Amino acid sequence: MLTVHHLEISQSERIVWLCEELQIPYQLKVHRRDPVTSLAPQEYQDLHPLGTAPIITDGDIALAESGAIIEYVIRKHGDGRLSIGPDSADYAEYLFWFHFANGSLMPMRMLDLIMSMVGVSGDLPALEPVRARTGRMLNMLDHRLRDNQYLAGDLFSAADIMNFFPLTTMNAFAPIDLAHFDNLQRYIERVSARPAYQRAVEKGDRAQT
Ligand SMILES: N[C@@H](CCC(=O)N[C@@H](CS)C(=O)NCC(=O)O)C(=O)O
Repeated sequence: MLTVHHLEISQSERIVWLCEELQIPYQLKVHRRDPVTSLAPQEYQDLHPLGTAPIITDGDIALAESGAIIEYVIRKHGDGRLSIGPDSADYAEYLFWFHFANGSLMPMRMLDLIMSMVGVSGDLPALEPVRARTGRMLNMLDHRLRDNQYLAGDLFSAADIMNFFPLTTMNAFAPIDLAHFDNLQRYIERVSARPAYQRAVEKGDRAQT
């Protein structure tokens, strides 16, 4: 049985959401963060040597890393749905945005988080290149969503699932200012309203509070 180990308010929401979109059978185990450190509790870390959320188990397999898990679930349990293959004109865009999420956007968001944790002001002159890169990424996203419903094009895909956490839930740890990015804001509203997303939030986080 595919089991999704969800750490509360974390990137593992992606996998709960994916399973809800695919409407596949899965078991959900919700783990609370350590009350002192806010990190994954020991029982979560014991599931996989990496110890970070998300983690899935499937028979003898334990797998970590959002991107790897999403590919695994889509191919092994989802008949390839929500991925876009090389026969589609949107293939390159799909690959780019899928990998952009953890390859470029998440590192920038983690930097925001670490700076706020150690009390470093984002206005420091030395951080100008970081601010410029952040601005470029948000502009790219906003521009892409001006003429496209979803990141890969007309179809909702795993590329959207990958990017949603750093644009939304991560605000709980490091707020992001999207005031000047109207297309991005409309996209977030549109995608948040998806029934599968609402179910995932309900089962993963809301039901625990
Ligand atoms: N690149 C990894 C990052 C995983 C990650 O850092 N997850 C965070 C939650 S958002 C985590 O496990 N934090 C708790 C901890 O480090 O103990 C992925 O996408 O799976």
